[in-house]
Amino acid sequence: MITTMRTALLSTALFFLLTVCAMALSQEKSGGVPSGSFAIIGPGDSMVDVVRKAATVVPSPRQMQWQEREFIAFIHFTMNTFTDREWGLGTESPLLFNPTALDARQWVKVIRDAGMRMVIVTAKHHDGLCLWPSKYTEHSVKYTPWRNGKGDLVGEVAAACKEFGLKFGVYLSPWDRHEPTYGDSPKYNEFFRNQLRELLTNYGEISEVWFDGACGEGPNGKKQVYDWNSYYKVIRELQPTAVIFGMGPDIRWVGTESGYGRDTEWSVLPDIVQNLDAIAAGSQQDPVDGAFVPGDVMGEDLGSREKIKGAKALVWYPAETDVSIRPGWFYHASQDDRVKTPEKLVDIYYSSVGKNSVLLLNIPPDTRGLIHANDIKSLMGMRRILDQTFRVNLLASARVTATNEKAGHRALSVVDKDKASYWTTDDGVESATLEFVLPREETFDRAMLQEHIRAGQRVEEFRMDAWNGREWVPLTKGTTVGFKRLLRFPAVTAKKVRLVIEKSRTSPTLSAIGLFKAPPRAIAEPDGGSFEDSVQVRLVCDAKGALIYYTLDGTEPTSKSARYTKPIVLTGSTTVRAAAALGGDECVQSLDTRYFKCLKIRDVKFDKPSSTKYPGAGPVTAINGKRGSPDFHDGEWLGFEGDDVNATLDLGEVRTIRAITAGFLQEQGAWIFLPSKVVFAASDDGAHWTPLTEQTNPVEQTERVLVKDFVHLPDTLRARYVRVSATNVGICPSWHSGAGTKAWAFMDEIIVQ
Ligand code: FUL
Repeated sequence: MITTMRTALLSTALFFLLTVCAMALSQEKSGGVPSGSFAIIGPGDSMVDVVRKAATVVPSPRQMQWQEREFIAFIHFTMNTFTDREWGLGTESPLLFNPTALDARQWVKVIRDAGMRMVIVTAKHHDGLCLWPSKYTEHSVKYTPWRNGKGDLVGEVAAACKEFGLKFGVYLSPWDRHEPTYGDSPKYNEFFRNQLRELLTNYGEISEVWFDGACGEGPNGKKQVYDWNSYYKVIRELQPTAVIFGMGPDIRWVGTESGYGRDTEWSVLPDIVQNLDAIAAGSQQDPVDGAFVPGDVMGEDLGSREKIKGAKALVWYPAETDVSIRPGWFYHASQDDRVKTPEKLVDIYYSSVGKNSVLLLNIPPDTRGLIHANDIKSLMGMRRILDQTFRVNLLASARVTATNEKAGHRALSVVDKDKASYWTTDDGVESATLEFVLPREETFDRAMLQEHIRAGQRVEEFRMDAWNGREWVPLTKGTTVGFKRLLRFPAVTAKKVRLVIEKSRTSPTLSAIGLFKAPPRAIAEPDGGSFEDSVQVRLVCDAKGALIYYTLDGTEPTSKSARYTKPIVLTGSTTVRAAAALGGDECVQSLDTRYFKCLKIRDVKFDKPSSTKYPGAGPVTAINGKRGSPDFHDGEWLGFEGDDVNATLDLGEVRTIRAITAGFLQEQGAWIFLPSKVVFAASDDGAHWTPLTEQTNPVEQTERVLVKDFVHLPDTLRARYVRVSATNVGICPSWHSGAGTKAWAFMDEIIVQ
């Protein structure tokens, strides 16, 4: 009993001490409001207290600077570039590293022109090759033929960043498959700290240090135990303004490498700091570092009221979204035609920067040591779309009123040019409406909102409406805003709009708002597909007054291409590409639609249906005339897991057939294999079948992603029914990482001509 009493008293005292300590450490001299990058929740705190504390956790100055960069670049370049791998083994000879025309200035200039504000380079990836002449290893550029061993790639990128006015950061892989001390934990930790010291001392300002958590065994068979806190200490000491990403206390991984963040993205997370004793000890300059325990960052919900309810501590821990412009992180010539399109990059931008995250886009230089022309083309295409979209804020000269505004924080602050000014409400007012009257009617389809996160992240639910002259009609809505929220909606023409903040953690704040119009887009009707004799294609545009240009030979349309004036009649299979431009602007987004001339197929039946994971739009996907792209998620593929594909087509009557084509996908990295055999057969009545051809296709081990057509060209064939039977490889072969598990067969289309 006495012990229990004493423990209770002690823990109360300890808790009090912790709270006082933490409060003291977290005070910022900002108008006397208690705020800091973390808060401790006490056992006696009510939900109202928890929410109030969550609302006043704010970014540290270094986190704020990082957030304002918005869009930054990753460079993956090392031994893997030359061995065509994603993860090196560490046993590669340094002699293989020999870029013939490396130019870090070209990288940084492209990155700057694409609108990114920092470059993070893989100073050392998992294979251990150091891109700087580290004095702690013989596995570095010093021992490669590149620049006769006199080169320093980290130095060249750092210098180029300085020249072009970009920030610079380093990726240093803790997992090192080359270093002999790896696995001897204290020794390797010292080695790693030494490497960090070299990087953080010799290359000027470092703004981000990027750590992933990959960990393995060393040559001694022991698992390496990383001493993270000692790494943080070196970074804080040598580069106090650098943020530490991933396995670090400042920035978290968004949880996916797809480029798509969460719709609801909180920067204040519960329980990232768990080691409260470390805070109490107060020995760290930066209280969070010594107590940092990264939790699950992949969950759907990381920071809702539900999540913060039982928390012991709350920390500002914002998301960074890393994604590669190509399927791989490193350059592979086989992926030259799989560079993400400008439209895809823009979509990713809206889904990362536009969802309260920083976008870290990887651009891997090729074996020459240059960014490939295809990547540059996509990046510049993306930039043009973004520039045309965001150049005019239609709210810039709007009249603004609010249902409530706090003295000194007027509604007008959300459209003024002053970044520091912001609107907020009186204490206790957690919902409010801002109304905007534009000087004239305008057409818009994009919105941008920014909270004043220096005061915390607060907005939980909002919506936007437009006035159509009679009533308010919904434009868009969302949950969190954070540093930046971008929203897309169908174009609307209006003079009056309103933002309704429905729910907020204490008083909402807003530092900026914008309405924009994305560049005009051409739309084709019908939107591709198959036709029998001829098809009339109409091109329309989503912006009044725009001109439409098109090509029929597959080339990219520009304002010099044929101008669309009347419907186009196609009598053969054709790719129509079209683009629109307004008022002398360049065409920035092109439409690419394919039309196939083929016999009309009345029906298709599969012996076994496709997997529910990849159902397309049902069996009809195989005969809708729309080809799948190399992206197996695009909705035009039917996926069969382990099963063969047997499709029977009915042409409705006996017809003359000149060609039968069946398209399949290969992407072995996603467990998708081409069929090992495809058999074609025909029938007049659907009961008696005549075999046509049997095409075998041995499995080949390859990283190449490809859409392959199996084609049968009969001399003379008249039939009503056609059957395509494709044999799935069944299970992944022994050399594949999925060996023994079911393989996928993916079919997009059967075309009968
Ligand atoms: C991961 C690594 O394993 C990948 O190779 C890549 O560097 C990615 C950005 O981080 O952890």
